[in-house]
Amino acid sequence: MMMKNWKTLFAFVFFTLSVSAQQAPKPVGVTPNSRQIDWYNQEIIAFFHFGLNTFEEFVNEGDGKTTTALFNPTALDCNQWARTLKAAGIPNGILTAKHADGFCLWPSEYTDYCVKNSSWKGGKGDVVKEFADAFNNNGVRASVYLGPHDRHEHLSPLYNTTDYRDYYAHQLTELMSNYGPMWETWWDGAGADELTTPIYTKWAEIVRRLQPQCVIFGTKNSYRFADVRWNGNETGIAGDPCWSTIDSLSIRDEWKHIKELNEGQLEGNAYIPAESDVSIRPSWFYHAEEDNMVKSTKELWDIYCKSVGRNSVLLLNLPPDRKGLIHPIDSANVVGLRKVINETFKTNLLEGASVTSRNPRGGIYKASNMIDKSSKTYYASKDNVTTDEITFRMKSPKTFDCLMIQEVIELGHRTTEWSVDYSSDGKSWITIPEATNKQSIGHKWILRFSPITAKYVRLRITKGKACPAIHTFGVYKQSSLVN
Ligand code: IPT
Repeated sequence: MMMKNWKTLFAFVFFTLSVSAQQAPKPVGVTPNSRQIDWYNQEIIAFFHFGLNTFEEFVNEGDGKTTTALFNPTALDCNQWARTLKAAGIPNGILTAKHADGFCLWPSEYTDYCVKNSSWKGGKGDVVKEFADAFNNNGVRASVYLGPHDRHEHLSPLYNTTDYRDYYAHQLTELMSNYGPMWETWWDGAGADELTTPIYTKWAEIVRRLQPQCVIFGTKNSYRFADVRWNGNETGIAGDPCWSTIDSLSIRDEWKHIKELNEGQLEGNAYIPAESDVSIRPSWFYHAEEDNMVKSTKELWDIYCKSVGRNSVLLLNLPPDRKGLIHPIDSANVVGLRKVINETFKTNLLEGASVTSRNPRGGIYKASNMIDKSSKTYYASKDNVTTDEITFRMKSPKTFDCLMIQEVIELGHRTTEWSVDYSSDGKSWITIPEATNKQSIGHKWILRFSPITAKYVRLRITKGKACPAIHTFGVYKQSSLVN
């Protein structure tokens, strides 16, 4: 009897110890909310700058005086936009429902400066509705940009910010109520200096109440509500490093803090990751004279690696033309980008390698989880260490020119310095120059380099804020389309 109790006790203690050894690492610092995790997983979002500017020569920021009659797409087909995104593997698109000129693409009750008074469809059309319906029918997410700065409203001698706050609130309510789910809204900082935090407080309340899943892109006085920040440029290139965290209150004056916006701040008090916006053409709006200046698939791949591959999300503008269609060159180049991404990351050359690590946590947090294809499993080191060394031995030497690593973002920025080495015998190691003392990882980090042939690869984590938690690690050969 006694013996049995001892056995039970022993089994219990053993069980408790082994389970606690397997507990998930505790999060460190500020961590993402569910909107942000979902936003990261989209990787690329499309931007559609479309409006009166499309119908003007060389105009990208109209003055608000242009006649509404000018808006007249001859063959608008938002299904074509949605099909282009599907073919390019882009799950979400943001339409400029109202850009800085103030012209509204939907028949707003609160203004005449909108499609109601355009030549298009005799004033009976609604671009936002066509867009949202087409996107929902095609299984693509619809999102809206409602420009905070409005030059048309400013033309009124009676303009004041309180009235404007309410005008914008009414319009935001229309967009957030009448067109189905909205996944992101964009508070462009351009021209928006007069808009104070109390004004944004009213607007944020509308978004959060009507569309709780909607990500807010915030700037300047709206950082308090921002899920995502501007990356500090319009070239689509995030910083190196690029932390998801930032000191949100110190960055109100953007022009003094471009570096912080671009790189984030490791010790920042707010989790507001960087969104990298860029146009596939020199301009934000379509102009036929730029048809031969569309970024090539190769240029887009470079931008992808420096945005998505730098812990950011790429917001890629594909401006519809005067017909109301995405131009075939833009479409071909962005579909080409998807092909390059798929081809490059199809095969992780470390698959099937034997993996060992110096500081394993044990249990389900196996080192081989880094090279499985599951989105759920990850490798974690034991608590109380912040460094580790993970070695991959492949069955035979492989040639690669690219690597990709992902941290478990739900657990915060943990690793803050890492390098990657290779070896032919597992004894003498060479560090990849481009992969020496890298800093942030976050959702995804991609590095490219001259081809290397090796049998062993080693990930060396040399600094961190908590034990490493690595979701994916792989080496790849870039698609021949970009090499
Ligand atoms: C710039 C804004 O100042 C910034 O807040 C953000 O909205 C950004 O645009 C988006 O691209 S203004 C631009 C002319 C750099």
